Amino acid sequence: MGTALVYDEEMTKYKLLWVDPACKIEVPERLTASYEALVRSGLSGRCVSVPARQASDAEILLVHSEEYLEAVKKTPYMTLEDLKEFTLQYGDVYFHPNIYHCAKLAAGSVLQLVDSIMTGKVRNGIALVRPPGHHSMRGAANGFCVFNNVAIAARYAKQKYGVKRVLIVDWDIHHGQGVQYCFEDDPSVLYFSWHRYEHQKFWPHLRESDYDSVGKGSGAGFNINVPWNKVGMENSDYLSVFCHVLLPAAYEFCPDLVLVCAGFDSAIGDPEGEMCATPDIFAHLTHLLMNLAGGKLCAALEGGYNLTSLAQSVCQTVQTLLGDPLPRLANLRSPCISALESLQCARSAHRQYWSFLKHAANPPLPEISTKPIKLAKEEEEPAETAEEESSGEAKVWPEPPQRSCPPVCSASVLPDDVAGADGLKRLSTSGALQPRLVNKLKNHFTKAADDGDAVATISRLHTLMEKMLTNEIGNGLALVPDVAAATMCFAQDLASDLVDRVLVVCVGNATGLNYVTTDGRALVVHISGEDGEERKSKYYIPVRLKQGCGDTSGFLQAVLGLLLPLGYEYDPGLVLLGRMPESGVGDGMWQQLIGLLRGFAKGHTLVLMQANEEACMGPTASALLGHPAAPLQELGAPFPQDGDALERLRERLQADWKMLQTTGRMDCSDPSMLGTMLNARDS
Ligand code: Q6P
Ligand code: ZN
Repeated sequence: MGTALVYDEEMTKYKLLWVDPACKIEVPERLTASYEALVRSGLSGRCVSVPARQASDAEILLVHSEEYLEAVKKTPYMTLEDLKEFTLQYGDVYFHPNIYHCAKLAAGSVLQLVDSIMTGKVRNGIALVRPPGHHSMRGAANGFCVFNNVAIAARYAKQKYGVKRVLIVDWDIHHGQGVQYCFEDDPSVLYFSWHRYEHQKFWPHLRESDYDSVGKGSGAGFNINVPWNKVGMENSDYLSVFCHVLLPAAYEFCPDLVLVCAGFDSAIGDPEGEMCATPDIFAHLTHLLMNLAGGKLCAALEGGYNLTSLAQSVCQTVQTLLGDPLPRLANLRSPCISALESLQCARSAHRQYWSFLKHAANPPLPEISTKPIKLAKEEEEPAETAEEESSGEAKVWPEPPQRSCPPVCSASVLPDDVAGADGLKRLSTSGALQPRLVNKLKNHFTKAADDGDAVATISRLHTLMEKMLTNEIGNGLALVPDVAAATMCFAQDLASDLVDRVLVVCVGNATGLNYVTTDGRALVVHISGEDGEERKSKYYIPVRLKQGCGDTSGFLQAVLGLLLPLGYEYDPGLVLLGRMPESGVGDGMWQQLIGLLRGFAKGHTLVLMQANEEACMGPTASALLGHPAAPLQELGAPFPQDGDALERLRERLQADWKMLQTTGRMDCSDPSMLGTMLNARDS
């Protein structure tokens, strides 16, 4: 199942015809630069090309008023003077004789994408469109937007395909107030937006862009705003919000379709956003959404005004949609205090609506954020100094490195009497192992297998890991006689011989997982239903769920709120995932876990399972090959004791792991806040 790309050169055929400093950045080259980068990198050739079409009146009327549509319809016949005059009634937008035609194509392009995805022609896709959409309202153009492309697509999907729940993720750096207004009272559409806000000093200066606009009536809780009150936000700030707000809400919401308002003005170098997240962050943002809704993800271009940054970000997004391995995000810094304040405010405002927040600590909110500032008239649009104006574009950053697919996506190491799994290349030969290593490892395997088998398995696994690290093989699956012992001895001896940092994830109850590293060459996260070893090291993290791993919501909360941020901060070179016997994890959850772990170590994951768990090989292989995880059923609240324990654990670990922080306030009287004080980035 492929990735659709909708593009039509026609949408480059309108531009600003007069002088307007606010609008001069919205140029046709935004589209040509993005498309040409896709062509040059060979990515467009790997996509399914889907033609654009014009949206019909009826489709536009799903969101807009008849009066507004009729007014826009007249613009192709207006003189330059009439167009200028018409434009004046709206904010930060311009009209052109051909923009109505392009706006119909832009909205229709996203509908084409929805059709391709909903009919199963492709798995996901992106529409490169102009004009953008997320600011336009029922009866008004705004912020370069004429029709609200994504809002129309959400209504269309509900109407035509009976889609019950739509998630809209707006990662553009401006608030898509048009989308918010459209679905404010609608619980079937969850709208998430982060945006440059600066306590209402940034355009569009709306009170309702703040974190406390959570939706209205039965839509309360289904509008999530994360306002950025400072510029310069980085990869870690974006990832924190994904891990601690968006993803848990999204999984709890359980969408049937994900739409992305894909604006790339949130990337470094953009003159509007002035943020510092690098283009490869979009690979990860995309990846983190790709296992929702059975993989049905539809991205539509919104903003992005630095052509270099824009083109790189578009390529990162498309390459991820195509399923290529993710780039490692090295040298992640801690989230900054201002970002943590925004995160804390958003979590606090949504506490009553989402069960993943039920057990979260609720310290007093940072003073400033609770009191939006009433702006003095003359303060509204501070005149930019020459220095400020260039500050965004003066930034330099390295071009994202090449992301190449290994010749073999997935491989397996299996006992001779077990049939292989579909799509997995079976590894049956191996290089010679150092006798020293063999002896060190052999005793772990001899419990359930004779010596000859054990040595053969060990050497094949060693070869498999080596080939992963030279990128000849992407990931792998192995059945072993004693999975607990194997996981530990591989973490301890084999993997750490080959790579600097191994992330070891153990799922299910097991004795003997008392392996503690203090040197940080392995980070062990053990999710189980039993009381285990006490925590002795920063690098050994037991996560205990009283309900066990079969409790999907508790387990999911551990994965999203603990494992993901830990993994990003640790940045492993290899992931070892051990599935203990009778772990209780359901197939869907297991696939989600594997899917999410693909984001680390360029996708190099080795899954170890007990020899008698052949039944789980199919779902595992499918997830390793990058197929979308089976959607999870709607989740209830986690078992209260577990929800509580997870929150307390996360709080305790904050001192060692800065990506686990969710509060910005420094309360010196509370010793548990010490971690935040020592860890947070200042600006
Ligand atoms: C920005 C308007 C602000 C001037 C202040 C979907 C994409 C967008 C549009 C931004 C309009 N001018 N310096 O629209 O959100 O990027
Ligand atoms: Zn924008």
